[in-house]
Amino acid sequence: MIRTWAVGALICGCLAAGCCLGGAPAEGPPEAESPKVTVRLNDGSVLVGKLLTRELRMVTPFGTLALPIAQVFRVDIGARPTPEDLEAARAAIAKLGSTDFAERDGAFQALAEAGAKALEPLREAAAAATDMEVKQRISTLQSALVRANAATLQDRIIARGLRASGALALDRLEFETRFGKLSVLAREIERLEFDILKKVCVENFEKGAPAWEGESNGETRWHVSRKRAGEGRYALRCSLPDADRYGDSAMASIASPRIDIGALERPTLRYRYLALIENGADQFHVEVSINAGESWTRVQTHGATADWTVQRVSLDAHRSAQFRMRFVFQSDESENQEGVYVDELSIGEGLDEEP
Ligand SMILES: [Ca+2]
Ligand SMILES: [Ca+2]
Repeated sequence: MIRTWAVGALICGCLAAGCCLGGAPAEGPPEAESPKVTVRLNDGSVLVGKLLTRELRMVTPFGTLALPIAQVFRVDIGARPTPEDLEAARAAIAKLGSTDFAERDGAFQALAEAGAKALEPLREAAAAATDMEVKQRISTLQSALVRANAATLQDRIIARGLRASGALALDRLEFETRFGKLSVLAREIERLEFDILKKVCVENFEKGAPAWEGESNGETRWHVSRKRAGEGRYALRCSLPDADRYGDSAMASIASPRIDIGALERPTLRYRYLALIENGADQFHVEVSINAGESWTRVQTHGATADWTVQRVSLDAHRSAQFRMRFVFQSDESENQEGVYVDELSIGEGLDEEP
């Protein structure tokens, strides 16, 4: 692991962009505290690694936010100009005071077309300009460009309990990846997705459900099926195997292995489900146990759904090292449909806040 990273380069970058807020960035965190981040670049490529900084600073109209990356789910990076864009904009700005109307007007149009890329040079020029007419032209351009580019200009952050738009105080990010340390210009990045959730169980049922334990009073039972999936190719399904429906008067459950959630502060169960069942008559429940399955408590009952639906259930009251959960399906004596599907299940910390 590389601990020495280019603090100096980051500070310089911020100053050059006119957005440094004072105060040196925090030093790199110990590896254990740094969440995995998926970096999606504008050219479509993706890299996975760890961000070598502890917090992100964002300038907003309401002040400057300093967000620890351990609290950040996602960052969308807005438009940023290249050095060539900046040079072209500065050259055009220099002609805004020209006595030649055509040259002045051409420069004005060029800046208007440059859009967001011209904003920073215009800000610099506005501060330096002394000629009132030039000041006025710059101000007109600034207002028009901000209005036209408001959505793409801003960086956006989604963090625990916070969504904010503004300008990230950086123009370069440093990552530790399996291929070594990488330094990426902010303008090349479309989005950062941080994996900040502590998950103790993730199940997509793509490789069966070997550790899960099924029980049934007949032929209708829970099994891994390819008929439909919420994610990937497989999902857990309750029905008659190899049939388009479940049976009458069925009672079938499938229970997870033991999952230790005793140490989680705010454990949450999250899953996607599709309940193609007779609404109001046939039932789909979720039950939990804190004694490894000796006794069960019902925490959720679902009716029929038309589409895959995400459900989150707080497990605060069921925190235990002996925790288990199970899905239960029950049909009445007539009328049956395709069955219940479950996919993308996870249990962990903070899943209730996931965007
Ligand atoms: Ca799946
Ligand atoms: Ca029924």
